[in-house]
Amino acid sequence: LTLGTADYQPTEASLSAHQAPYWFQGAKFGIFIHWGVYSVPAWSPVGKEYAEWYWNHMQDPSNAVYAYHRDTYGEDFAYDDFIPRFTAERFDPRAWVELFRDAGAEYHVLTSKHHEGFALWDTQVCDRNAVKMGPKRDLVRELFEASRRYAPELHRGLYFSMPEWFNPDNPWTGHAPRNPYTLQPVPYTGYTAGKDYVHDYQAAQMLELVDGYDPEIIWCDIGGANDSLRVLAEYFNHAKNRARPIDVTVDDRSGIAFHDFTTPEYTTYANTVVAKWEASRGLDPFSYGYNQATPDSAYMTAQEVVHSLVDIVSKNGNFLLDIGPRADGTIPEIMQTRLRETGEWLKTNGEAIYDTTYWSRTAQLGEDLRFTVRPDEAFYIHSLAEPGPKLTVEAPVPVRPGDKVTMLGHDRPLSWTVTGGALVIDVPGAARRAGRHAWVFKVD
Ligand code: FUL
Repeated sequence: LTLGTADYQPTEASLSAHQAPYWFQGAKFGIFIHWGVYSVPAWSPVGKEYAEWYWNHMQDPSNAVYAYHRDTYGEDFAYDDFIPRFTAERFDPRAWVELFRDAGAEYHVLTSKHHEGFALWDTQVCDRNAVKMGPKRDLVRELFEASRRYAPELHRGLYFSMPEWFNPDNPWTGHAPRNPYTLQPVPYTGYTAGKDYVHDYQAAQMLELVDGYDPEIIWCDIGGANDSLRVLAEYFNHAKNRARPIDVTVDDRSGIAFHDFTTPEYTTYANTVVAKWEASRGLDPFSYGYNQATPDSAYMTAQEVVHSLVDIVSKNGNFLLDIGPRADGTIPEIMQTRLRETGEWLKTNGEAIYDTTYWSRTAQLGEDLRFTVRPDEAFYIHSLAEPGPKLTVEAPVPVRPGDKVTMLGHDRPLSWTVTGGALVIDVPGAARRAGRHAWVFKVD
């Protein structure tokens, strides 16, 4: 029987047979990592702009970064002068992946190259990379090796920006890099001009990643000019034709119509969306890259993280929560704390998150209740607010006489009734106090 073994062809029709794999459907929670040269200045107006856009922002006199850069580094300090300060000298990939695992994440996605064009792996395409400059290390390889070795249960993905701001062969911005104050041209670092951007940089680099690093996710960004039909067909074929096949997936930003999942950014969907999706945002109020101006008090609290996760999962999404390491490779304390606190909650409540599916109803009963299901096993009611002595669930949840109702983290079964069509659960004080952030009731 050869069913399903045919190779993908570089056409929309052929790629459309691909879908988000089973592991991705069930994983629910991933860690996004934005790390690059922008992690050196690590600055943007707090809560308003992405710090990883620093190079773009400093070009614009109306952006606060323009004045900030001049005042902090001087007019003659070019963006690429930050490259030697991107040292990664305290990068401990083992500590990173152990942190992700402790956070309860099931996958991680690192920016292999953001819009600044600085590749974190040993690309052969140009010298603008972390092996030739800055850290002088293959950061992608080190992270993936540590992940396979110390946290093999995690899945590994890579973000990849399709265009670059100031590539001599890809004038996305319409001009070469220049000193924003004098408007004099600034030399390109690590490029030789005269190539075909899509073929010689973008597609070549994506294939290097696919063939050399075996990412299970390629998280493309921005779209635009591309050769994605060919590259993705090769990605899928490479993954399935290996001696030990892997199940891979791709988002909706590769520049073609085909995708496995959609990617709302700093927002989520209002209701269940049956086609797979993944929402991302930073722990920062509005930045993926590290913003040193953001006070700890402005970061998401553990409760906000848990509420986002529950809300997203109840609507069939995954939550890709972003952190921004510093240029030296350390992860700011506040981010570590938030990740560990999330992991604590998941230790008790993870069975209501991982490998669940959405309830076919989108009912949320006001703001506070969400639902997830383990088909044929259990039904979960998540209360985002601390329940009172009785929790009333007006949605027609599938509870039947003889069913057992418990609260995760509390060992005694709870008594319940169905009154006037509503499920009413008695929640003793001990159960209320045992919960935190979100109280999860299990019906089975
Ligand atoms: C956006 C980018 O421009 C942001 O910097 C960030 O990488 C986000 C995930 O995607 O399109």
